[in-house]
Order: sequence, then C-alpha cells, then structure tokens
Amino acid sequence: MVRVSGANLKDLSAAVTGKELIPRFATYTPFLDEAGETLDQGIALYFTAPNSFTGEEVLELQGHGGPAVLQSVLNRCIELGARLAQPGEFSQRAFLNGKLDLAQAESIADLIAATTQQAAKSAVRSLNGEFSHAIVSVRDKIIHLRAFVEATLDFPEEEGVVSVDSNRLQADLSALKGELEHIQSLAMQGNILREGAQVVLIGAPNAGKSSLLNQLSGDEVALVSDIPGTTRDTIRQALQIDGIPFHLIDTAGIRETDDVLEQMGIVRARQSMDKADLIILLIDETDTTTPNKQIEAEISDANTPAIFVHNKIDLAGLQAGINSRDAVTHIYLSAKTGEGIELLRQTILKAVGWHREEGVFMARSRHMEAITQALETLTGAGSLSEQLELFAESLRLAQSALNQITGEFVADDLLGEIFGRFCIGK
Ligand SMILES: Nc1nc2c(ncn2[C@@H]2O[C@H](COP(=O)(O)OP(=O)(O)OP(=O)(O)O)[C@@H](O)[C@H]2O)c(=O)[nH]1
Ligand SMILES: [Mg+2]
Repeated sequence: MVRVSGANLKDLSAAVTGKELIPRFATYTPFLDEAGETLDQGIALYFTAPNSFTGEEVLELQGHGGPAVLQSVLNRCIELGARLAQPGEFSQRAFLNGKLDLAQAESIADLIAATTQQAAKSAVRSLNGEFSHAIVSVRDKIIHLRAFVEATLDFPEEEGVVSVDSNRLQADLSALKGELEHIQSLAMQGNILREGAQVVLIGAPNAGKSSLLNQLSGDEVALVSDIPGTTRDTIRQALQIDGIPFHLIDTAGIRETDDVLEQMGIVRARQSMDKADLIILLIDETDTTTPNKQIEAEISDANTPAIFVHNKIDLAGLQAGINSRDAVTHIYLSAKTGEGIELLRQTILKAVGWHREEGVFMARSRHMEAITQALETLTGAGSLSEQLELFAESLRLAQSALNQITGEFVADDLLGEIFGRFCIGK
C-alpha cells in the first residue's frame, strides 16, 4: 500500500486515479502514470481531514505489490508533489494533530515490535488509551488538589474558602500515591513484556549451563560435551515463559585457564553478568571439589537478583525441589532429564518481577522514569503539608512529570528521538 498524507490531495488523487474519489469509499481503479498508462490497479481510498489516521487528508493506494510496481506508484506520487515519509512521520503527524497522545503513538511502535502475544495485547491496551487515561486521571486529581491549596493561598480571608486541614491533605496525597503506585506496577509489567528480561547462565565449566539453555529453549541451541570449556562465545537465545519474552545468555565456564580463547570467553561471561536482570548460577551436584565461592562473591557484588541452580540431581540421587537459604533461592533439577525445570521457569518469572496481573500497560523506560519522578515528588510533599506554597509547588512538579508521558509539553528533540525509531510508513 502507498499512503499519502497532507493538504490538498484532491489534485494528486485525481491525477493518479483519473477520477474524483468519494471520501471513505473503496474505489477499484487503475493507478496511472503521467501519460495515462496503467501502472497497477487496485483499491483507492480517500479520507478528508480531520477524519483520518493523521488528521490530514489521506490517500491510500492498495495495489498488487511487488517492489517494482510499488516503486513506480510511489514515484508517480512524488512527481505529483509528495515526498517520502520519514520514519514514524504518519504517527508523529497524528500526535501533532491531536489524534493520539504520545503514549498511544509510542504503543504503535511497540505493537509492531511485540515478540509475544502478551506483549501485543498490552500494546493494544496502551494504544486504546487505557494507560493514558489512567495517567490523566491521576494528573487531574493532582490538579484538583493543587487548585484547592492555591485557592486557600490566594484568598486566605475569603468567605467560603475552607481552611486547609493538614490531615485531609495527607489523606488525599496518600490516595493519589496509591493510585499511581498501582499504575507503576502495571507499567513495570509492561516494561518486562516490551524489553524481555536478560537472564545469564553462569558457573564452572561442565556445570551444565549449555544443557540448561537447551532444556529451557526446547532446542539444541548450544554444543554440550563433557569436555570442560566447551562454550567460549556467549550464546543468546530468545525464548518465552508463559508468554513473557526472555533473552537467555549461555556463557563460558569460569575458571583459571591459560587458553587465550577461553580467557576471552570468560571476560565476556563477566560482562554479560553486569548487564543481566537475573543471574542463574549453576552448581554441579556431582562435583563437590570445584569451589564456587569466588563466583558467588562476584554475583553478590553484581547486586543483581540471582538464583542458585543445583544441577545433575539424576546423577547425585537427589529430588527436584526448591528452598531458600541466606536470602537466596536454591533449586534442585536436572538440565539433562528436565526434572525440576518447571520450578525454575516459575521462579525466573517471579525473580524478574512478573506477577500475572490483569490490565498490564505497555510502558517504556521513559514512562517509568516519569512515574517514579512524580511519586518521589508526591512523597516529598507529604512533609510539607504545613508549608502550603511548597506543597503546591510539589504538586505542580508531579503534574508536569506525568504530562511528559502523554506529551502535553514535550521538547522537539524528544519527539524526534521517539518517532525516529519507528519504521518508515508508520
Ligand atoms: N546426567 C546429567 N548430565 C548432565 C546434566 N547437565 C549436564 N550434564 C552433562 O554434563 C556435561 C557438561 O554439560 P554442558 O551443558 O556442556 O556444561 P557447560 O556448563 O555448558 O560447560 P562449559 O561450556 O564447558 O562451561 C555434558 O556431558 C552434559 O551432558 C544433568 O542434569 N544430568
Ligand atoms: Mg557450555
């Protein structure tokens, strides 16, 4: 499909189709070149402003496709005064013309990029405006409270303006915070769906990291052998657990070695630990001679959630199971037979912060930051209920943090950054 958006498209569409199109009616028509020869034929749709996706006049030409035909129809439109769209320009115009707010426009890109059905569903929810409505509803309550506080500041002596009761301010404030925290939790879930958490497998050589990667992904992704030091390069595999996307990273076994290639692999293993959302340490239950103390210390330095997996229970004669010691979850399983794997899968979901919540919104880090900022400001306001000017100012700051999400007041360079990442034609 070739889609043209702008002002005064009547002439252009008459020149391409050779007829006057009725708005919102599908017209079967040839698409013509300058000499009136048919380039392709198909359906033409014409929308008048503002009743279109972009809010401008829009012409859509649905042809048979194929790169050459498509290019010639596109060239014809350019001859007639159109130019190629920039990435995301249709959505950007829709935003600028008030057809969508910023969070909705962003969810279009998220919908297209969704890798799982769960992610797509929550992107649609944001596109429908559910996320924006939730944010706007809290923001309006902040504005309401602020108006009340400012009225008492401006007209302290006025009849009918109730004096401010600091208990009531506290109660209103904590209700607002509660509402925002709920949105934050739903958005955090959406962020997990969008980004997919990075889970890295770490451990001594032969602990069974590659076997576990294969078991979790249900495929022979990585080489497995009883030769210690099999894996050198880090191996990334995308997978889903209950519809949640993950990036699982298999690494070289960590040990002292003179092998230069293996050393390079170990450096990479440590680097991927730094970037991980979750570290899984594999421990070979049949090999009590290999100490894991150093790796354990590195993990606790990394300050990243970790799960300790005790592998090869089939050989060690142990039962599959889970327990918690020193604030660390320990799971007993066999990467080879798959026994205990479901325990691990559910524990991974929990460890990255996923809890089956209804109504998850697709949210971006940008949104999460704004919500956190608003919450911090509201929390700060709690101690200011005796100093009304400062209290009102905190409310104003929280309000403007939330405004950034829907894009009431945003800088042009932020818009450029957001829409520049869309694909062309969207
Ligand atoms: N019986 C049994 N064997 C296992 C299990 N997990 C792994 N193994 C075996 O242990 C050996 C090492 O497994 P890998 O998955 O290659 O171990 P790794 O941690 O990736 O090793 P490196 O890549 O060398 O660091 C292989 O022979 C596997 O078949 C298990 O749960 N039970
Ligand atoms: Mg390996």
